[in-house]
Amino acid sequence: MSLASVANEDGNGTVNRVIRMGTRKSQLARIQTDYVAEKLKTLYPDVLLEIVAMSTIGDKILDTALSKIGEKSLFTKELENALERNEVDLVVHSLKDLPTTLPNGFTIGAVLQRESPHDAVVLHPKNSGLTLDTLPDGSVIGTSSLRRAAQLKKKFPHLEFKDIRGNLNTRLKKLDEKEDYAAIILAAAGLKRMGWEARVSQVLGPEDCMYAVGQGALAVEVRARDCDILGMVSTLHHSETVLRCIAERAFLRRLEGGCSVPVAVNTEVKDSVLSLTGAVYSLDGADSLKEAMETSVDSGNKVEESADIQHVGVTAHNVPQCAQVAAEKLGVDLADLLLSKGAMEILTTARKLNDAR
Ligand code: DPM
Repeated sequence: MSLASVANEDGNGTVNRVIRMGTRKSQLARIQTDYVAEKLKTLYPDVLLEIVAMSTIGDKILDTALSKIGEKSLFTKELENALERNEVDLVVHSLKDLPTTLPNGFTIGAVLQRESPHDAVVLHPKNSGLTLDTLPDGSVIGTSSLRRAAQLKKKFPHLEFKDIRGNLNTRLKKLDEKEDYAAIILAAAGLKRMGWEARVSQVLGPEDCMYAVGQGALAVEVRARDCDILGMVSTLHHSETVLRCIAERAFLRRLEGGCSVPVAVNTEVKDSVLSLTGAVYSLDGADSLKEAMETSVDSGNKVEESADIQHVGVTAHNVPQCAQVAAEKLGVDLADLLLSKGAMEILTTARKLNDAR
């Protein structure tokens, strides 16, 4: 697309529009924003990019478990305020940190190709060579994710689970420099982006631990009405990731889950069939419901009106609308199936117990 519409000409025919990118100050957020900046620079060499780093509530409250703060837009509010005030034009997030319902006026204008969505085990150096299975009885595993703890408690009853907070650097430090944790669980994607792949001793497949909705994918949030920026970032969309994440987010939204409920998913696209496995857990993992469904996302090369429609907060004109509709329906249908089997009771109890912790 041409950026002439958004660019100011400086008289010499040089495009000098400045695009401001908002980001949190953590090293991971900076790396993710730089990654998107590189992509944009390649696609639009004439655009000037400026990165604006901000602290968010989530960064300031470092001593409380995420799941206990109870603020859904923990890491996003300040950045959205800046977007609204036109102080920045776009914000790069981990998709899994974005609520399934965005505040009015905002949309996810790009979902980039997913990294590994799986969780990974990082061992204290003294435990090198061991796995969750072979760690000694009573070994303490650090995670503040109710989703990870619930699944792993059930699967590995000989282990104990304790909260751990802070950004990735802090957590690695807490692991290595003390004896409090035998291992910690983190998203493989974050570890890879930080350049810490070598610390991954075990990647957890769906039989051990299904991942969080949107995990491993980067999202670009923009003002919903800013057509120029929306058009520009939409070229970053990765169709398969968009469809998987729409299904996952629709599932979570229907269950009325935020970032602090034990809900997990697994998705796949194969031969134009999108499959979604979804589960809900009690805090100790003893109670759970898990089901799977699939749908065709074959658009049959139909050319469609690029309707101005959001699907669970995502605007993707360049991904077939019928496929997006099917993906969203898949998530809703799977959630309804789990709800008919008692998912709300499990989640309500989990929420109450977590609040009382
Ligand atoms: C959300 C959760 C966590 C983050 C809950 C969950 C992990 C919290 C914790 C919604 N956001 O996963 O069940 O371990 O205490 C977060 C990480 C990334 C994005 C770090 C991580 C990087 C991976 C990505 C925190 N948000 O999960 O290890 O981009 O998907």
